[in-house]
Amino acid sequence: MSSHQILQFRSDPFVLSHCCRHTHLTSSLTLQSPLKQPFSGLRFRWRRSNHGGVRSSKTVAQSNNGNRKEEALVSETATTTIELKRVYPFHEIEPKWQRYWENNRTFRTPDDVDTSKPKFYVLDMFPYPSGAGLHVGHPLGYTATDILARLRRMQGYNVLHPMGWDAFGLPAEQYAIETGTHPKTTTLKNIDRFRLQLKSLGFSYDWDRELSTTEPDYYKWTQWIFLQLYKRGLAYQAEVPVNWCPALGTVLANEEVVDGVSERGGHPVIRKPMRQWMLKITAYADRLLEDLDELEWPESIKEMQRNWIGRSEGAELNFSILDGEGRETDKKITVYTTRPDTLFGATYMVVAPEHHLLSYFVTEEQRQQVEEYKDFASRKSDLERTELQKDKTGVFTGCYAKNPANGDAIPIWVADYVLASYGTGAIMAVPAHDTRDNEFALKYNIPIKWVVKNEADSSDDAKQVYPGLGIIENSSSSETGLDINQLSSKEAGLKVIEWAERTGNGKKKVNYKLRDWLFARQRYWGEPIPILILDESGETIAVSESELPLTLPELNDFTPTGTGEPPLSKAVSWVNTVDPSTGKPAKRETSTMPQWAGSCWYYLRFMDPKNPEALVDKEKEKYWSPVDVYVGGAEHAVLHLLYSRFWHKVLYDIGVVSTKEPFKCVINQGIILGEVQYTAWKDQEGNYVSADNEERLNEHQQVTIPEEKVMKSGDHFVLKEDPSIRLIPRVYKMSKSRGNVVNPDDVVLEYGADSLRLYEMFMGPFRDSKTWNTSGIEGVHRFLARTWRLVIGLPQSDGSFKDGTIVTDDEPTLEQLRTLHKCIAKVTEEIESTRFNTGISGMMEFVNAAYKWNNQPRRIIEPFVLLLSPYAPHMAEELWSRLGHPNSLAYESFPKANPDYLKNTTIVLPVQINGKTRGTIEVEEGCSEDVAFVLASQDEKLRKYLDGQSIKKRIYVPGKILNVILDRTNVKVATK
Ligand code: ANZ
Repeated sequence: MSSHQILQFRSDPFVLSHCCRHTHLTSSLTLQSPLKQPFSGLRFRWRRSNHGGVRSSKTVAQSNNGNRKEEALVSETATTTIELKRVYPFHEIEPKWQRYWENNRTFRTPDDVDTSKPKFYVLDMFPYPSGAGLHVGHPLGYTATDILARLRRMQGYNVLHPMGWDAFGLPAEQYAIETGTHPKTTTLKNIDRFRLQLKSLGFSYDWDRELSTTEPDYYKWTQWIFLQLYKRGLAYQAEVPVNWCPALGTVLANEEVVDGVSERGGHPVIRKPMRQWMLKITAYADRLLEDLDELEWPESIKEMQRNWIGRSEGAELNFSILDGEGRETDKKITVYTTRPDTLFGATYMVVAPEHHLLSYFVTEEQRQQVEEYKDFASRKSDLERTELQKDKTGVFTGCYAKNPANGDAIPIWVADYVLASYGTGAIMAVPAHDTRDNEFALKYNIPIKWVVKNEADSSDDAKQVYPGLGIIENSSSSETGLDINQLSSKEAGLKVIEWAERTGNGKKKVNYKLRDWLFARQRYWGEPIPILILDESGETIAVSESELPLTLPELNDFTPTGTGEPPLSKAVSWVNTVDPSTGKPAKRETSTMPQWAGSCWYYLRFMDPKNPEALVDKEKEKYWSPVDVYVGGAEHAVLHLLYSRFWHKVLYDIGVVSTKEPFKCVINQGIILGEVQYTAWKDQEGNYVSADNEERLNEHQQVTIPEEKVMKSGDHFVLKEDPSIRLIPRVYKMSKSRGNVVNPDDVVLEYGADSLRLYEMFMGPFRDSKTWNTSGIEGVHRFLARTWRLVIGLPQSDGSFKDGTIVTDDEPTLEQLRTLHKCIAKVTEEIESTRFNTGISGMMEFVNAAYKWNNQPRRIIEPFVLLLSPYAPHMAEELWSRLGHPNSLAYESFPKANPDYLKNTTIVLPVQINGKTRGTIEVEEGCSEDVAFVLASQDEKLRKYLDGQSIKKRIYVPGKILNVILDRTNVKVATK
């Protein structure tokens, strides 16, 4: 840090309420704060501010508490105003308690917990330890789970709250290719950084249970699960298309392909069939669908999973291929349709370019064109062929098939809007009733035949495509005897299926959009697949369980082989081996598992992380399963959650786990967006152009305006210096390229971890997206500082705080008890309903009320400190210890609200002025004299007696009367 950097403190308004907020201070780190906080050994971040100027201010901080009356005078030099951020010593408290928790292993969940107690397993989606470190999105979810964990611990639950690393993956491998650094080295370094960052936020993880998916002790069991899948026929090999980049000589993951070219280098990528390991998740499709109903998950995720599984009911129907003379051959094309009722309207067929029969029936005249089309289609992803497709394309194969319902010869086309991977890879096209077929038929002049009548539409010229259900027409054939006219779509569909099954023309069929899971990557940095391939026969053999873990061999060269062979094939002595049972030469599988593998089951290992004998001990699993609350980003709504549910169900079937589902309740935290950015426009002369002038804005230059130059005017934002210039506020995702990324380390350094935790919880409802706003942190930071002073008192003249507290052993008043118990009820309820933001509001109300009291009784303050502890654990521990408790508060009983104090009891209090009743006010029963007096002086009727008067004395009988005696000697006489 350069010594020319500029220093800026920000104050708490309680101490420096009228102080100018910004200043220039060209000073070095030896500067002292006006309140002489002890700063030794601290790193500071000083910021240049935009304002300077000569100011001086005097700030008076007063309370009704006689022993805390204090006047703080802050003088400023001609060029300086210093604002103090460190209004309480979080920089000392936070590392102190983090050390304490670590040394005492405070949050360790013992192996032998008392299982008669209830359990609470609260889990974060564990992070990928990227090189960039934590971003402020991470602590959002982590703080929420930490609050829940801390609450439940104090409520007497055994809590499991672990953390680990999902650490296999591409970035470390790419870095290895670029720099030669082994992915393991990079991964360990990143993990160390993440761990340090998480510890600096005071999360109550049981670090003794930390795990990484990249450790052989862990992936031994990932491999073990693979073997169980393999033994049950749920892992198999198949030819599937992969993203092959000839120029890079490697297979790419979907995320490495952007618009048909490689993300690195922009080289063309084609889809090429390769032999791959697949997992048969489709065998579990029905159970994955049905069991969703019992889960306490957001309805939106459940719906996404249902759509992903995509169950549809229909029929498979067989169409015979005709030869050149129009005669039926023995080859049939089977189609999948959800609308068998439209069979008579099928005027052509389409097969996917990859259809296995295509080369058999394509005519010689059409072969060249079809081959070119297949090549053209191989460059597109499934998404480009379906959702993103604007214009349908296809080629006639020259061949015809027989519509089984009426014997019509219909042309067979090849078109890429039909996917090889869905249904049978072939369709009967019904252009009158399917929009895609309609577009295609219109483009290629194929006949359209209407067979479903829209009951709601009586007009006859309904020659539009009608995809809905209705009454069937034009659908009978004397040749086949099938007649479905006048039936409803539903009845007709059933009749067609029944007819097809009877005549051998097809059968009922349930289909799923869900595909089997491509479970191999041509990568180094992943779990080796524990399979041998015999040289002689090509037969695959499972590595014996006793040989696990099959560790990754060391490799120095991570560059692609150029042939599509995975980098592991370079580890020749590892690859070439023998089958131990027969002694026959064999090769090891060189593909590795995809990154999803390790995250499929990590929640189980946390229950028993060191067990060398089993994936998880049965008794431990029975106690801790399922995860009670699982928090993470909505981006994992489908794949991760579906894959782990699948593995869990397999493990359930083989008796490893005792529950059908792994995660009882899933919560998605919202995204944190970057700070609002204000855009203004300038014309060529450099003058601002107001954003009202929308049409011409493009012609002007955009400029970003700093927040301090912006003000709100009505619903709009305008320039402070010229309010006629309207600005546009915009919010962006945090991204490096935009430069709006907030680093949690910086926030911790400036405001402390408790402030960051509190701010992230206070930003808004936990599940909503929210925008970052640094002044919001200052708000919660001030609240914490106020809380600190409420218990500890004001700083001494040298800026330091006394060791003890100002808490008294007085009996609390009814009002104090009521305020406390309302706060207990509110905070408990809000945390339990994951409304963390309103829980904080409850505590703020308490602190505001407590500031009006004359004393801070221990019986009130101690429970409040416990309430605060899940949110701001460092400060709470420090206060607790200063209140005289030698041990951590982590296992103290969480306060319980006493319903007697929760009743809302207001009374009508008569108010006398000089002994004469002049009106009444409504007050809380047991309200203090000060509050009653303030309410009286704000009362419409009473104000006229009190305004501008000197008060001699007040006589207050709580619950009975307030009598205000005016000072007669000092009566101000109105002069005309
Ligand atoms: C005839 C028909 C008539 C269809 C009609 C729809 C409406 P879901 O509901 O998503 O399962 N289809 C079948 N296999 C396909 C493939 N591999 N690629 C593209 N489309 C395919 O969709 C099933 C419907 O999608 C099927 O029903 C089929 O078109 C088409 F008025 O058959 B239908």
